[in-house]
Amino acid sequence: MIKEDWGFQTGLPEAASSYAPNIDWLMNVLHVVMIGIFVVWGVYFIYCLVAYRARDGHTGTYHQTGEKASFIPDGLILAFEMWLILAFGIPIWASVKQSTPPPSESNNIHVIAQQFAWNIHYPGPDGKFGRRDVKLVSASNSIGLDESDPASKDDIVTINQMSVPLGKPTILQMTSKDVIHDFWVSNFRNKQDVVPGLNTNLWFEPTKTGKFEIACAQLCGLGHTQMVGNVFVKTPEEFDEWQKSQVAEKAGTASAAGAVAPSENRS
Ligand SMILES: [Cu+2]
Repeated sequence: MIKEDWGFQTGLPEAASSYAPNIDWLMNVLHVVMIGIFVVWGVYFIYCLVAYRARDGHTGTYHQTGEKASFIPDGLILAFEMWLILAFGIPIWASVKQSTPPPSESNNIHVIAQQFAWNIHYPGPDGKFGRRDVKLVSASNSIGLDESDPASKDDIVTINQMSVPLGKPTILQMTSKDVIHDFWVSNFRNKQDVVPGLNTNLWFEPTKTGKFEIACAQLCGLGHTQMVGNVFVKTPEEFDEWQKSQVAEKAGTASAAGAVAPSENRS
């Protein structure tokens, strides 16, 4: 959950995705070991300053001794770093970035970033995304959804508010309308650039229900700091209910207006 107050807080934000504990573990190991190395080197440095200070009757020796022994600390640190990279760094990175869960078993969402908002496009109950066309983009149709496409009838479009179900991976396919943005949910320990003209993917499997902040992690213009949203992780039942209510609301809006208009949530 987001801490609403700006009081003193130590440590990382609450971990809320399947891969977050692995990333936290690696960060903790790095910090603890680096603090250890810093303390050992610091003590040794101070010892050398005192033991080899300039004083009467002592002169420097300018020939090398113990060349082999001097490689031992470097060798240990090299071995430790190789262990970190090969045993943890690469496998954890691969589990986040190289192994997306199968889309057929995931909740799929398209994200269209713009200065300065996250447009969120759901395929709706049919699981099919309606066609989007840049020529259809207007004040009331921020993603250019083609409402004449049968697949877009039950599509849901929200702004800055993303709902996802618990117990299932969510796959985001993202693009940008203008400049490079970066989708970041610190509780999920993930981050992915959102680039105009490209589709980039990001997946996560939430492990907790609640509200988690989406931030833009790429300085993208004057409104960058306002480019904030929320992910609402719901139980599967709550998610289905939410989806139904969104589709019903959209159908109501369309018939009331006598025209087709995508549902937009601003909250
Ligand atoms: Cu941005």
